[in-house]
Amino acid sequence: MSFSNWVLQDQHDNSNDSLVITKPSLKTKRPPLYKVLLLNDDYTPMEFVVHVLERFFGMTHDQAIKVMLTVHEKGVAVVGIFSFEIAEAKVEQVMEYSHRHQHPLQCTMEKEN
Ligand code: TYC
Repeated sequence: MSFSNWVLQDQHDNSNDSLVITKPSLKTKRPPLYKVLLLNDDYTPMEFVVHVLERFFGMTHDQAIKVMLTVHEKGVAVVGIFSFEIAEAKVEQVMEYSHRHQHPLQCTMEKEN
């Protein structure tokens, strides 16, 4: 937990005033993060998946090839971790782009613990 989440609070005791550091309040809790997952299928061309990873997830060509092969071999991989709004937008962009190019590529999101 970063120090910026902590608050300084006055504490009064009988003898003298003192300043103590308290646990962060609920108001300063960081928002939850969401994993964006890419799923394997038998039809989407490997080059298209590599292109999607470069275009929407800012991966280099080499990174994208490695991640695509992980999905191909394991069935699924996390391709990014974002706030709810950004994760939702990434999923929507990938789904719309794949559908527009007539590929069945599936992308989903899942809350991080
Ligand atoms: N399995 C696909 C093929 O052999 C390639 C592929 C990789 C598809 C990753 C989807 O998320 C995926 N053409």
